[in-house]
Amino acid sequence: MAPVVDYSLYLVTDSTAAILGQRDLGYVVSEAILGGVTLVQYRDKTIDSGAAIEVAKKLLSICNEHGVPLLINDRIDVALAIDCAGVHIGQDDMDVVTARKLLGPNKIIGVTASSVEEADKAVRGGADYLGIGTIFATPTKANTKSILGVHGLRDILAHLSEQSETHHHIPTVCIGGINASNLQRVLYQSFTPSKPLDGLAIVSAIVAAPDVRESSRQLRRLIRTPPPWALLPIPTEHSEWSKTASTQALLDSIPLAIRTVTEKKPISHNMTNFVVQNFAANVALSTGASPIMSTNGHEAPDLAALAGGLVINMGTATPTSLENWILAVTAYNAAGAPVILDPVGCGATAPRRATLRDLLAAGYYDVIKGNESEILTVARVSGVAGIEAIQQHGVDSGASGLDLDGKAEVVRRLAGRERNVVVMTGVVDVVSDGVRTYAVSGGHEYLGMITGSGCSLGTVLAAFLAGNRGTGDKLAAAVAGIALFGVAAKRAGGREEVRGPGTFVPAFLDELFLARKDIVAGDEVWKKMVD
Ligand code: 3NM
Ligand code: MG
Repeated sequence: MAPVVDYSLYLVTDSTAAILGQRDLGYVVSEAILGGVTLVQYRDKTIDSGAAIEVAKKLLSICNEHGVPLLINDRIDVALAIDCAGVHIGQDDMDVVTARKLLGPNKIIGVTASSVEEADKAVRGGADYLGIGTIFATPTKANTKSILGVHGLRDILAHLSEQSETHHHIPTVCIGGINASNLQRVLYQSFTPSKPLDGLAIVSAIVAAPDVRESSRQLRRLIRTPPPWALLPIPTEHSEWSKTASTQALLDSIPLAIRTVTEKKPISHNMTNFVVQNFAANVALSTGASPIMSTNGHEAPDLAALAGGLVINMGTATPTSLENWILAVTAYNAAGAPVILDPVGCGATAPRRATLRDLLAAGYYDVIKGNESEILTVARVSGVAGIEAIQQHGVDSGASGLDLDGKAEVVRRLAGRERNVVVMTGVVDVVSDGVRTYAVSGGHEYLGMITGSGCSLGTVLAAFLAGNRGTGDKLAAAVAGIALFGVAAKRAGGREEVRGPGTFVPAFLDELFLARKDIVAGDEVWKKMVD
């Protein structure tokens, strides 16, 4: 039997000038171990055997001193020569069965897997652990075969959890572009209750760090702490918390959620399209929030520190929009402040689909809000299985083919996959956190005849999630924002002086202001809207 190993923070070395620079590899490895690295792999794709054995011997003595196992990438001969803990082999290296014959049963053999097929094959061949990658594109390894994203990682983990005992128990790490800014999200979004990741394999975020020990320490701390935006134990179908949170409690929390926004006046930071800026800012004010319309991503760290919420609206994307959005989502994620993604028209053109893909890879979105076709596009890009089957099921129910049950199913599955809250807007809005799913009615047909109504719901959601961060229930905060929006539209549309979309706009702003006051004062009209 190979020894039991702590895979949690796995350093893979790199001796190139671009990553190691002029530093001594032995020094970097010892600093990394002092910072908390639990396992080391010596990886050098170009060195000659003699020199490799010299370096490996030196690393082995450093690792032995600290009781940390050393593996060698690819080079079975080097591992045998120095008698270290084992090897890591890729798909283009020696196969695992032959490697096992050479190394015997007591050495660790790790195998790279980029698909469920490769994972199955490695498990059957007797691998001791799997290195799943490439998660994110990385300059460290230019010739990577497939970029899996967190979704691809999750698919492989889910597959393993459904297979034999051996599959189920094999330790897994992931690799490729993992660093301090994304590791918590990778752990959070890839989390599969019956098959959590055992560790993260990292090259440049350790080896190329200015202070190797401090960076390792920081990575280790981040691995052990829930991400700042995970307010409560993550809702899963298995958690007690989600079973006990009742609809009644959620409904009862709506007036308080609305009042809290009024009292706190949270910032609603809009990176939104120019068509709706003015209207969205007015909606924010009428809702009780403070709007900031800024598309400059460099401002985001300062704004995120003000405990507001951000909405990224893909409406009028320019070539520089994406980099600003990525700066902003990174800053808000780091601060634990909520981010709403409004993927306007994301399925319309190839550039928009590419942008959506990049945004999903770049950060965590507490809420994704869109209309039916937008949410279907996000679900497809996110790799939610079975979307076509759900759509076919509901063919007779409108243009895009989803009846209410079908919508609820798509929204629930997407939220479960992204581990966030998803809102699908329509005549009835459907909202879910992957466990609890609600339909919220209300609204008015004039909402569909003015510009910016959908976009300004994103504005409201940013304010409601920011204002209600203290409660830890993002779904309840989202439902409260949607309910206020719907009540205000309904009341506005019913006003005597409102004769069409033009007169509806000012009435709607009035009613956001007035309905908010009435609900806080005890008006319970919203109660009939949530189901
Ligand atoms: N293997 P960094 S990606 C060594 O996908 C390696 O199998 C990969 O480097 C795989 O942490 C990779 O600097 C490089 O992104 C990871
Ligand atoms: Mg290899």
